Amino acid sequence: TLRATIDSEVAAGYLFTPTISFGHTVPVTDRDPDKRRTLRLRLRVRVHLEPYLDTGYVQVTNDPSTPGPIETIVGAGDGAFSFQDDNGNGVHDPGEPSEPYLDFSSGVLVNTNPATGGMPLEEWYKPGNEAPNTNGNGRGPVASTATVLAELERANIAWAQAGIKVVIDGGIIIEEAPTGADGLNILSDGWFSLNGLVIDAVATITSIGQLATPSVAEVVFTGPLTFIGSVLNAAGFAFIPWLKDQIGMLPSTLKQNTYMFISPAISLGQRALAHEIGHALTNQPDTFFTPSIFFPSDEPAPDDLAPHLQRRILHSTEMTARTPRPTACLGCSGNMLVAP
Ligand SMILES: [Ca+2]
Ligand SMILES: [Ca+2]
Ligand SMILES: [Ca+2]
Ligand SMILES: [Ca+2]
Ligand SMILES: [Zn+2]
Repeated sequence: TLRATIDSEVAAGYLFTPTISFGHTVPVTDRDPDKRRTLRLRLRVRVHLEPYLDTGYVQVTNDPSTPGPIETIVGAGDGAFSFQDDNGNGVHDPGEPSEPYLDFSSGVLVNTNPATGGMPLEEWYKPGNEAPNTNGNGRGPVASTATVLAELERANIAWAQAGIKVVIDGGIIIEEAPTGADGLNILSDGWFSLNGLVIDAVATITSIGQLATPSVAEVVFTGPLTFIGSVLNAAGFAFIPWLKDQIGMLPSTLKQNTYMFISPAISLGQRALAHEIGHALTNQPDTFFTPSIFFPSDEPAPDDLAPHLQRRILHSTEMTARTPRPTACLGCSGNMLVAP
C-alpha cells in the first residue's frame, strides 16, 4: 500500500523495449466517472476569544522605602483584557497575573448548579496566576491556530474518500464573541447555547451578517456548546438550510448559508469538524449510529483510533455531498458549497 493524498497522481509505466516505453498518469480521484474532479469546500474560520471580567488585576510592586509590597489594581473597566506580561512576549501566558477569565482552551466547563456540585458563575473566572489557570493556558482564543489546522487536516483525511478537499478561505479570524440580546458577551455565562431563550448561535450568525454567503461555509470555534436542558458540551453543531427550513430562526437573507460551531478542548479523534461538514454538504440531519462512519450518526461515536472506527461514510453520503442543492429548496439534499 502506498500513501496518496487527494492531490496525488497515480503513474503507470510500461517498458516495451529498452528504448520504447509508455506511461499514463491520472489523479487519484479519477477512479470513477462521478469523481473525475476534486471538489473544494471553502470555509471561513472564526475563533472566539475567551470571556473575561474587566475588573482589573492586582499588580504587586516592592518599594524598599515602604515595609510591605504595594498592591495596585490595574486595567479595571478599560474595555480590554488586562494582564502583566512578565515574559514580555506580547501574549498572556499561564502564571501571569491578569483579569479573571474562563480558560475554555484548557477544557473549563462552568457548572452553576449546586445540586451537581456547581458553584456561582463568578467563581469559575480565575486570573492567570490562580489555579487552575496557573497550569492551563493563558487567556486567548478558545482554540489555537494549531488546533484549528489539526481539525482541518482531520476533515481533509475524512472527506478525501468523496473527492472533496476542504480549504480555509483567507486567514483565521480571531475575535471577541458577539454580544447577545441581553447586552452581554454570549460566552460570559460559560456556554454557547443552541436553543432556549438566549440563542447564542443566532447572535453569532447575525453578527457575521452579510459577510456570510451560500458558497462559503462559516465555521466558528467558540465556547462549549449546549442544548439547554439536554446536552452539555456537544462537540459541534451545524446550522444548515434544512434546519432553518424546519425552525425558521433566521432572516430569509441568511437562510441559504451554512454555519458550523465547534466546541473547545475536544478530542481530534471525534472528527467534529468532519462530522459537521457532513451536515453542511448533505443538508441532512443525523439518522443512525454505526461506529464505522463519522456521519450521519446520532450518538456520541468513539474516536477514530482504529480503521473500523469513525473513518468512513456511505457511498450515498459521498454522492449527496457532491450534489448541487436547488436554491428554491431549503429542505433538499445536497449543497451550494462545493465547486471545482
Ligand atoms: Ca481591563
Ligand atoms: Ca506573556
Ligand atoms: Ca486559554
Ligand atoms: Ca451563553
Ligand atoms: Zn450531527
